[in-house]
Amino acid sequence: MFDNDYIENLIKNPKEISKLDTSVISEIINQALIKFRQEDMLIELQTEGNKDEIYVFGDIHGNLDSLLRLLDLVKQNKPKYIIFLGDIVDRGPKQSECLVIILALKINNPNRFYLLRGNHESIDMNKSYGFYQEFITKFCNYDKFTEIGELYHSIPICVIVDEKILCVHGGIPENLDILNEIRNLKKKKISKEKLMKILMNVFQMMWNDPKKSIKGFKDSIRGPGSKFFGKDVFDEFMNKNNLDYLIRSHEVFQEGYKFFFDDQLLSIFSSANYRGKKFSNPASYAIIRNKKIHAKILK
Ligand SMILES: [Mn+2]
Repeated sequence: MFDNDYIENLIKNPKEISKLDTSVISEIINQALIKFRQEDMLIELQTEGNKDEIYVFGDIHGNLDSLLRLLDLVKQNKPKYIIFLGDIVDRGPKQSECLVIILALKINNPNRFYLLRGNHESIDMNKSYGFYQEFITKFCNYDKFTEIGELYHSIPICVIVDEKILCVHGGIPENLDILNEIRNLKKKKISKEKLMKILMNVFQMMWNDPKKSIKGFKDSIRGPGSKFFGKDVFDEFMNKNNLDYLIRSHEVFQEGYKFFFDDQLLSIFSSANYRGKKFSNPASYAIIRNKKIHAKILK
């Protein structure tokens, strides 16, 4: 049903998305759910030689204009993989359209398009920041929103590229061994208590922010459970996990992107003019090539 022509048509006519029947929306959500359930919480991708590229996109927040321009780049430059770091919905004007397009891409091309979970892939967040209202206004169907909640819980949390580059929405959690604990998590048998501890750290991977001026972990202004992390714990995490770089999103910068911690951490954000014209950030994204990371601005 959702073949290349169908998706091309959605991308060319995103206005059609809000006219889709709730049964079609439901089908998209359920088919995407099947794809996410087949994936691990931690995904490992490999590139070959120096030709393969991976495009990494940060927060979209309902900015359809930025999303379509990024997908145009994908069409032109044909990267091997495309990774979205989450926060597709909330805040912007076209949240349902952005989510439907990204889910359709996932359904049609599950081994090329990857979506990771951001802190806004959460029903509680959607009720406070706009997506819940937008969705039920457009599709008049509360039941489908519980399906979206189920979908969120199945979305993977991070990707590791070539064993060296970690992609995640927020950052590192207090448990520096979390990657080993969530690897093949779906196949492991673990106790409820252990699972709760893992999920607390997974929450931090979606919420935490790097901060240059601190040591260790400090409570974040974002609210209970979320942390800032300093260079010392970041270095320890990277050494422990034998990683070279971390690409994350979650924070907007006026210059588009920002490097931290001896350029080992790159923070991108792919929704342009996020806070309106006064702040006017450009959309940024990252390219992974030959085990190195490159920051880009969408011109
Ligand atoms: Mn975020």
